[in-house]
Amino acid sequence: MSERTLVILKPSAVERGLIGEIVGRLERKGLRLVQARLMRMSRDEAERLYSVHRGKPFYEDLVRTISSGKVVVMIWEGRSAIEVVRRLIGSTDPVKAEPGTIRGDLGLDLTDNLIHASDSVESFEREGVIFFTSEELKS
Ligand code: 3AN
Repeated sequence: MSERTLVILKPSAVERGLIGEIVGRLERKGLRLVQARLMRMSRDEAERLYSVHRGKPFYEDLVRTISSGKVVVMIWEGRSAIEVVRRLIGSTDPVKAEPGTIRGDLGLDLTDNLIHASDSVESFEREGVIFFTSEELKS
C-alpha cells in the first residue's frame, strides 16, 4: 500500500554535502519526493520531534545537534515507504548499520547519525504536522 513518511537530513548531512547522495538513493529505490524544505529547525520544533526521548541521557545533545544548522525536511511516498526508508537508512548506531545502508556507508557518530525517518504511521502523523501544513501533507 502506498504510504508517506517524514525524512530529515540532519545538519551534518547538509554540511558534508550529502543531500544529493541520500536523495539519490531514495529516488533510485523508486520512492517519490512529494515535499522538501531547507530550513533551520527551532529549539521548539526539535523538542517536539524528539519528545519521546525527553529525559534520556542523550536528549539534550539530540535537540542541540538537530537545531545546530540547516536541515532538509522532506516527505517521501511509495509502497510501504516507512519500512523501506528505515531499511535503506540502517540501524540507529552507524557502527552496527549494515554496509549498503545510508548510515552504514556514510556515518559514524551515534547522536549525529545523518538522517531521521518516521518509524511508524503514528510517528509520521505526529511528526509531519510539526513541519508541514495539512494541505502540504496531502498534496
Ligand atoms: P532512529 O533515528 O534510528 O529512529 P531513535 O528514534 O531510537 O533512532 O533515536 C533518535 C535519535 O537519538 C537517533 N537518530 C540518534 O541520533 C539518537 N540516539 C538514539 N540512541 C542513542 C544513544 N544511545 N546515544 C546517543 N544518541 C542516541
